[in-house]
Amino acid sequence: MERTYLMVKPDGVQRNLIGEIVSRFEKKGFTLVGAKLMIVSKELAETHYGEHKERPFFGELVNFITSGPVFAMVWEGENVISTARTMMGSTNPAEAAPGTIRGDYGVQVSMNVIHGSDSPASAEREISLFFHEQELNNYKKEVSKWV
Ligand code: DAT
Ligand code: MG
Repeated sequence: MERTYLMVKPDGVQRNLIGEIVSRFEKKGFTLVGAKLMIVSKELAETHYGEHKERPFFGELVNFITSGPVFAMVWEGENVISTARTMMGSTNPAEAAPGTIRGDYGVQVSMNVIHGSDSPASAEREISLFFHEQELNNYKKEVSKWV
């Protein structure tokens, strides 16, 4: 079963969107495997966003993601990596479709509410950056046969 790393960014935490966002993935039928509220260190932020190191917005991105607590999560389910990206909407909330998380709650690209892994390789990398194996729960929900 596939797993992905999702994170409510500091703007989403400040704007009281943790519950709303968790609720969307729960209602969709995915399974929460691990979650915690945490402050991202500068070092972790730079590693997590390493692929963007040369981009002009890298400094701003690292400052933003370390500016307050994030809600870090691991979710499990069939095709959860790409389906979660679809549910998040386009990177720029101005272009994200209504009904998506960024389309419904975001305005600026620099504060787009949620992060989600973009591939199986990034999911594996990001899960291990943010979580210890003991923090991830292996369990089956009875309802899974209806999802
Ligand atoms: P995504 O978060 O959809 O995977 P990404 O990996 O291309 O998008 O970029 C990571 C984050 O960097 C993104 O969520 C917000 C920020 N970002 C991207 N493009 C930006 C830009 N042009 N100006 C400011 N911030 C930007
Ligand atoms: Mg990305």
